[in-house]
Amino acid sequence: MLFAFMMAGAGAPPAWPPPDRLPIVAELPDPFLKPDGTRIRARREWPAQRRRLLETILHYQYGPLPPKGAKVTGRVTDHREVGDLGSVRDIELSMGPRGVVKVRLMLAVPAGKGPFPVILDGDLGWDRLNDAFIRAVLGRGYILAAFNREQVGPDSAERKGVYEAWPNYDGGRLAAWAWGFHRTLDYLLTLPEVDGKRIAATGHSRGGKCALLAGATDERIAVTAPNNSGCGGAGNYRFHDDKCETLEAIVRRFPYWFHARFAGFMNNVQRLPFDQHTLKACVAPRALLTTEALGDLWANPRGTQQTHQAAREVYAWLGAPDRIGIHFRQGGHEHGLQDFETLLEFCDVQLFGRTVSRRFDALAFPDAERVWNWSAPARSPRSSGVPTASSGDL
Ligand code: GTR
Repeated sequence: MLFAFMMAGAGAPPAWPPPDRLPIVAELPDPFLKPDGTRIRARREWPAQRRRLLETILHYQYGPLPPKGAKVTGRVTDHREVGDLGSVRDIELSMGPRGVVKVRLMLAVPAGKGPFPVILDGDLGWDRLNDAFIRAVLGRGYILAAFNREQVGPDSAERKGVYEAWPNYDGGRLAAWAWGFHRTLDYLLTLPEVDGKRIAATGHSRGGKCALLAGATDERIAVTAPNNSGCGGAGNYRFHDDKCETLEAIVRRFPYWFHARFAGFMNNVQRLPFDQHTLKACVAPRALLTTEALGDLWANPRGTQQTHQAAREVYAWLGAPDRIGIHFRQGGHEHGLQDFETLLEFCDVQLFGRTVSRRFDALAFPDAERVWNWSAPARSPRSSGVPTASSGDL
């Protein structure tokens, strides 16, 4: 009874026992289980279930996202043309209380008449999104909006950015960076060039972990696409081989990426009341693409396929089995042009209904074990269509 610990009086907030008081769940936990120990049966129950799952994941793993803060504004600081493909603006965003959190945004917009779909990426600080990437995205008619998440919160224990703006804020960096996606999106949605119904969020590795969290917690994001995100992202904590990053390894090296509470699951992983298939399921029924590299063993490609397959049970139950995709390429840990090409094709399919030759359902490990012992519930007779957006960001 995964959720039985949360039972509380009507209307009372859920009680959260410490990690060592949670029940042991050896396999991937059941995402359909409710706090009272029964399972949801109708699709219309999914929005409330999703919210409960997210609250649990935030409480034990990432911590809360910061408050919304003041209206996000942008000041253009530079502008250049990219041949006849479009143009690039450098923008300084002001977010947080009184706009004190300053974040750089690079906005590449195709030539011609919009509005255009957007690829939103938080990894600008890594300086890898050069003209080749800009051209690849513009050439296919998409905006590339890349912000520097390390200005939202530094990639260290230092308390700058949102941590300085809200001194009592106790979420980890992944939660702060997910908030950065949401606030950058607030700004993008004020621009006439932006097609607000066609936003894809992506990022690499630690940037993929927070892109997944951002997509799971904000229904304005139509496509969520973590790349090589592994442990704390699209990989799973319970099942991995010796070459993969574990919960213990990641918390030891990067405790500040998570809420302090998460350390309570070190050498105690089976007490996690969720695993990362649960976070993936929280994106449903919106589109989700996981891009993986077969040589990136640290990021647990096999365990990532397992989270994909388990989350796909939720997608299928919601009537959207083709909205969740996975793609494996040869090679190692990187977010290269070919990963962007894969994402752009997935977006073409999901956002425009186009036909492409690439497949998003090919499994690299067809013999991977089924590491969960539940299946989707039989739907109650009154159950109807796929639920629509309900709750915005958390
Ligand atoms: C590694 C870390 C991974 C991944 C990677 C990266 O050192 O163990 O979880 O986040 O860094 O972000 O490139």
